[in-house]
Amino acid sequence: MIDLYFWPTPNGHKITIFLEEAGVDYAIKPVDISAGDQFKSEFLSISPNNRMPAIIDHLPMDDGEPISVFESGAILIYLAEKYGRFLPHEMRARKIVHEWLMWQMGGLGPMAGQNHHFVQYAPERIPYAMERYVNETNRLYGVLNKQLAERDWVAGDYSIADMAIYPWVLLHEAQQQKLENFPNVARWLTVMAERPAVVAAYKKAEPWSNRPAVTEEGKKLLFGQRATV
Ligand SMILES: N[C@@H](CCC(=O)N[C@@H](CS)C(=O)NCC(=O)O)C(=O)O
Repeated sequence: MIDLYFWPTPNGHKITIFLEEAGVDYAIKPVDISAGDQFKSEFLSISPNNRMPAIIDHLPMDDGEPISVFESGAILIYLAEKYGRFLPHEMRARKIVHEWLMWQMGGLGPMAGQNHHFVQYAPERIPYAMERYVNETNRLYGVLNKQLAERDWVAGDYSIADMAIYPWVLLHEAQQQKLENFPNVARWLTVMAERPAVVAAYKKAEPWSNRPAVTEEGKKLLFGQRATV
């Protein structure tokens, strides 16, 4: 049994997609990030960066104590290795999946995240910042479009790279990206959206998804963080 510490954001959806694809038995432990659940000591003990998602695997492969994992990329690799799915064993093929997973973790995720921040949430409109992140998101969509020109999936066979990228690209409108400029991305997105496991993953998130927009109090919690001494 896997406990998934989850909130319905792109980084959270990556993990439910994997768990649904692999048919894993899991329990969602909601972490309401706009109410401050990510700062509770129980959660920080498994996710010291106060970010979800995180998991606890109660039946790890070594039959030892339960294992916790934080960072969505690390979680995807952990699960792929445990269940032997969506990450090839062959060294060259595996390297490609790692490359595109890291591309999402270090590029698309953070850049689109800043795009969301400055376009949707910032209390003042800062044209330079908005343009900077909308442009960078655009560049990354161009890279992805090229990668998908001659292949159905991002990194060889369907893999954890597709799972990591999909929830971010799904939000293309909010990121001010026009999919007609990225036809290969558009085709891939449609195929992804139709996968039964992807549909099931978003359905699982529904109890927490249809909530009012982040309140001013929530924004203070999310956007005013500094190191505490
Ligand atoms: N690199 C991290 C990023 C996770 C992340 O940013 N999670 C956000 C929601 S998408 C969060 O938990 N935010 C809580 C906060 O900002 O305090 C990962 O991929 O797991």
